[in-house]
Amino acid sequence: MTETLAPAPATSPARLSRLADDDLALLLLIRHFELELLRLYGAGELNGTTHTCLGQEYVPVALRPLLGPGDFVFSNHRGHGHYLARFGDAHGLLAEIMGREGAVCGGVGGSQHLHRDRYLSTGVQGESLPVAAGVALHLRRTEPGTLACVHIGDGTWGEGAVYEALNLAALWDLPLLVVVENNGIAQSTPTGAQLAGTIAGRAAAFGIGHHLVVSADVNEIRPALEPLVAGVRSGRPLVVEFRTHRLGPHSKGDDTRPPEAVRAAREHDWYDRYAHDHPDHFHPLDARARALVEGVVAEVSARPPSRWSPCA
Ligand SMILES: Cc1ncc(C[n+]2csc(CCOP(=O)(O)OP(=O)(O)O)c2C)c(N)n1
Ligand SMILES: [Mg+2]
Repeated sequence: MTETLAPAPATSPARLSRLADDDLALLLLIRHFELELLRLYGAGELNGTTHTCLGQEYVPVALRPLLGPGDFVFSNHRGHGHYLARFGDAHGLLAEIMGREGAVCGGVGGSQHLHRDRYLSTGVQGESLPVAAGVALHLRRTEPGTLACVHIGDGTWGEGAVYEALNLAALWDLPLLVVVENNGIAQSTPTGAQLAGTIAGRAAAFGIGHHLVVSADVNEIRPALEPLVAGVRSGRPLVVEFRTHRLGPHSKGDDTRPPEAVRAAREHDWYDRYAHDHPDHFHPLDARARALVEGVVAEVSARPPSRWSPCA
């Protein structure tokens, strides 16, 4: 576990290790799902809004086998990867976003508001953390050994509710895992312009452990997290901060970053790096994921509109 107030070391992307087929397949499914969504929006096929997790796909992929069906996952506005890593259900998610039959929430939740079993997402910054803390308390009392995992961004540390939840998590030894996807920006505001001190320092103020992840290599991240997640299960709340990179716009076509910042994000992108480091593994699985997502789009687009009833 790393508890440090020092900034993360500047990283130049290292060679990625060879992934298991199922991890690479999931990374690629999420990547092509998100790219297809942007294409569909651009073509006027979708309503509402969406925020893609392009560049950040490895976060839920690394966590996937560390979380069990008894654990709760609380996701945020950038949550498609979280959902796909949990359920692998690209059809249901796309149907939800397109408002077609078979939608996860009858098409009324859309991209940001999903509920399925022990998975809940919200587009309201900071809303999920107090709820996750409450669920963690319930789990500690009724199903010891399970946990609540909540994904938030760096910008969400501007919400006071985050600190109320951390306070109670520390006081009550809650099995709460806070996963911070620090992509260095909140919509259009660079983290350095809105967050004083560090996330590590803020966790330390509550006596909560903090672990920093600077790698995008699932094979490195996962074993480092495994014992820490076990600690959360026995009542040691933890903040895991991923230093990550938002590859795409905040939402759709609203990228305010200077070109060099976008270029820097691209340099860290696991997708190009893995294609370079392991072309024999990458290309066949990439082609398969593209075809799979194209099939999902064709099939879901042809479905009739979803119908939702409050009594269903
Ligand atoms: C309470 C609240 N305020 C403002 C917004 C509008 N909003 C949506 S995403 C976002 C930025 C979030 O930044 P961050 O937490 O860093 O997540 P990222 O988008 O970078 O993944 C904002 C301000 C919101 N959804 N909820
Ligand atoms: Mg951010």
